Amino acid sequence: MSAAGAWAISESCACASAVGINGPDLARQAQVIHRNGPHVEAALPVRTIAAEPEPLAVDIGRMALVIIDMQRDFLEPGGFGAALGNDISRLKSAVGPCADVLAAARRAGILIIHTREGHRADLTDAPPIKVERGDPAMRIGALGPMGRILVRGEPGHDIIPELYPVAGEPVIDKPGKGAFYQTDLELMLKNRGIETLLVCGVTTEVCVNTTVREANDRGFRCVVLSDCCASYFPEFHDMGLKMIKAQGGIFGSVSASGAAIAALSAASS
Ligand code: C5J
Repeated sequence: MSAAGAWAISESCACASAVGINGPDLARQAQVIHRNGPHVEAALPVRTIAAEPEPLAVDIGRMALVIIDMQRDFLEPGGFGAALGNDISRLKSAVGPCADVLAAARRAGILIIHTREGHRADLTDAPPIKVERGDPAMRIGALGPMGRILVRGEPGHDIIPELYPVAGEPVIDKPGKGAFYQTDLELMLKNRGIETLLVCGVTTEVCVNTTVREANDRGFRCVVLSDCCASYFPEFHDMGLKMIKAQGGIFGSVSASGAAIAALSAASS
């Protein structure tokens, strides 16, 4: 039996002693005792999340919500997304489901991390090949209606009001598409004992996909919530999700907000 299988049974038994504990499971049990005290039976928040290619048994206490780049620069008129000629209205569909998952994650008390793509004001952390793309008047660093495009501290760089972080929710400022590249995200996740990431955000095929690939290579299991992600190109959104879950979940799983909220709600009740 796999570790995940053993812990799925523990959900229905609600008792660690009923689980056939093998070596790795024993190690996990010891970690749970260390984190939550001696009451092992009460410290098994394992829930099954409906997902593709298959349902997943997830230890909610080791799960984090990661919301990628829900910034004004990508979702509002006058930002980076619009400057590239994209139809920004296509990203709006992800906002409501993301807000619902965010609320459920806050109720459950899991780690919530927000990311923002952007650069220092002097653009020293922006590769020239990235800055030099597109119309010079609308490039990274150019002055737009929401301040300098994709520059930290500018209004457009900030997270949209609907999903604004609250105190205690780390915000990762990333210079690249992947949230692990040149950031302390991996350190934070490891320090908190996180093993599963619920992933939301934009755009599906760029920063979400890149981050999920990076996470997979670092040993984190990713569950991407399809309705909480969006792309300027619907076909890229669909294909981006298919790439993740193909071949037995080659670098992650795909689920949806309803399934994640059900698991989080069960864990918080
Ligand atoms: C892009 C992102 N698309 N957050 N960034 O440039 O996906």
